[in-house]
Amino acid sequence: MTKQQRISAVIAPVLLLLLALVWVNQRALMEPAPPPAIVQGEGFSIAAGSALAQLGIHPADILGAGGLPLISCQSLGLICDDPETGAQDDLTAFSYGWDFQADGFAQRQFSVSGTSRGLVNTAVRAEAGCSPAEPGGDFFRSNLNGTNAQDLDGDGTACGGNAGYGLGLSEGAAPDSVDAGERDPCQYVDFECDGIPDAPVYFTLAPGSPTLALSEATAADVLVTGFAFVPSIYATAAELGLTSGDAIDALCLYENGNGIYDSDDQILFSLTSASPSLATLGGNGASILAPGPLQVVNRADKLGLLPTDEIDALLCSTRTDVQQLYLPDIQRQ
Ligand SMILES: [Ca+2]
Ligand SMILES: [Ca+2]
Ligand SMILES: [Ca+2]
Ligand SMILES: [Ca+2]
Repeated sequence: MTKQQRISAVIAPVLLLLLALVWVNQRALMEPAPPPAIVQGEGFSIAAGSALAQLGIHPADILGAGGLPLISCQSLGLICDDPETGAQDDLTAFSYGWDFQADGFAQRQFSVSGTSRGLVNTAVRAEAGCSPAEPGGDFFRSNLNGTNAQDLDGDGTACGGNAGYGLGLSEGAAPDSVDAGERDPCQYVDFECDGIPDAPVYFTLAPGSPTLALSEATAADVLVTGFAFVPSIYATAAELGLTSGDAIDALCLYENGNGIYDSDDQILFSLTSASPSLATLGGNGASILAPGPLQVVNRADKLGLLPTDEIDALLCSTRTDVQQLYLPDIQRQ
């Protein structure tokens, strides 16, 4: 081996190592920053007929960003699909029983139907003004002050002044519609984060869902499922002050821990706009209601919405003075 060959033998591995380090470093620089915790920490369901449903995602799955199933319909213990009739379960609301915490989020976080328009100068109105209108795959927040802002956008493409982080959903001609929402199940009910719930999940189903017939329930009953539960009724329509034909489409719930619906538990919900009880209450599909006796607790305009709008997913936090100081504006950089 010549002197030159010996020098090369020593230098070549060092050069290769340096090149590898530069490559790794550049890769790290090219990797996009991970989305903020609120994006990773949102659980939701899609409406039947959404673009993702055509791809086999079930309308009763609990999904995370990108439409990834976090808890599948089967893992919720539901029938999911009736092989004889073709009827599908459709999750329309769910809660882990831990709503109303002082967790730094806005008092109300919600999703609306694709035809909702919102009051002027709100984030919902901005989405409604996009072409085509696309408020249905988004999450908005309100502190019950007559307006709303966008937390998360279906596809993350800025529109009408909104620039919320994307959930990885489709918007536009063949959209995904969000019809239920909660936080990340791994933080509340799926402690091993293996897709199998270890604690109860409270939920409602759309009329015609096969699990409703099995549980002798309706779309106005709140059901419970999960660890040590088969799907069963947690709070009956009658206990909630609801009547035949009502359908819950958004739910916040705090369970005091005994697993029975009683006086220490707290429930807020929204009904579908066609629900008969709304007429007698003077409410609408964007009203937030409380049971016992049934009453409107947040009117549509408190949330920056119109009476003709439809709230179809709801998360509730309790706001304290401390939290008011650092409520984050969820914006893309
Ligand atoms: Ca659904
Ligand atoms: Ca949108
Ligand atoms: Ca209870
Ligand atoms: Ca509603």
